Amino acid sequence: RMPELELIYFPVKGRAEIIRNVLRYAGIKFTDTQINREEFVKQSTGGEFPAGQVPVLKIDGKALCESQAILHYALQEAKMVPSDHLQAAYIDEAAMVFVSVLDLMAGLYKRPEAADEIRANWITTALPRINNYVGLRGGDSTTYIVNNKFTYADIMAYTVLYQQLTEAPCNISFSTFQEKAPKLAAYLDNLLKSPEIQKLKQHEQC
Ligand SMILES: N[C@@H](CCC(=O)N[C@@H](CS)C(=O)NCC(=O)O)C(=O)O
Repeated sequence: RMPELELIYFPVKGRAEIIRNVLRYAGIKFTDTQINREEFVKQSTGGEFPAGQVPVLKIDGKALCESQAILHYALQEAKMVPSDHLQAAYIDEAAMVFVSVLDLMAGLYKRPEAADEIRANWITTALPRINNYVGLRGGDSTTYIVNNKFTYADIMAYTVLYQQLTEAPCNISFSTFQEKAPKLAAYLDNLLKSPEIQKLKQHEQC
C-alpha cells in the first residue's frame, strides 16, 4: 500500500517544487497543501512542523521535514535511485550543480534594490559554470544530463533552470541562455521535448 502523502509549503515553488515534480512524474498521489504566512505561524507555533519550518511531508499523518530528506524519500518511493553508488552520486552532483546556481540568486529576495547587479553578476559568473558542466557526464547526447538517461537531475534542471530561473524574481530569459550558455540552452531545449518532461507537464496540469 502507498502511504497517504500531504506536502505542506507556501504557495510558491521555492524548496518544494522539485519534490512536487518528482511525485508528479512518478504518478505518486499527494495532497499539495499551500499555506499562507498566518497559517504557517499558527501551525509552526502549534508544533506541527518538526523543525518549525516548511516544506513538511506528512506520511500517513507523520511529519517529515527538511527538503533534501523529503526529496530523497520521494526518489526512493519513485524508484529513481540507481543501485550503482557512483551513478547515484553523479545524479546528485548534477542536481546540486543546478540548485547551487539558483542559490546564487538568493540575494534577490534579500536585496531587491540590487536586482540588476545580482542578475548581471550571475550571468557572468554562474551561467558559464553550468554551461561548462553540460556534457561532462552526458556522453554524446545532450538530451539528458547524466549518461544519456533520464534521471531526477533532469527534473531538477527543468524545475530550477527552466521554471524557477525564468520567472520572477530571477527573470533570466531563455534568450540569455542561448546567447551566453549555448550548451545549456541546447540541453534544455532537447530536454523540454523529451517524452519524460512532456509526461511531467501533463501531470502538472491536473
Ligand atoms: N533546511 C530547510 C530550510 C527550510 C526553510 O528555510 N524554510 C523556509 C521557507 S523556504 C521557512 O519555513 N520559512 C519560514 C520561517 O522560517 O519562518 C530545508 O531545506 O527544508
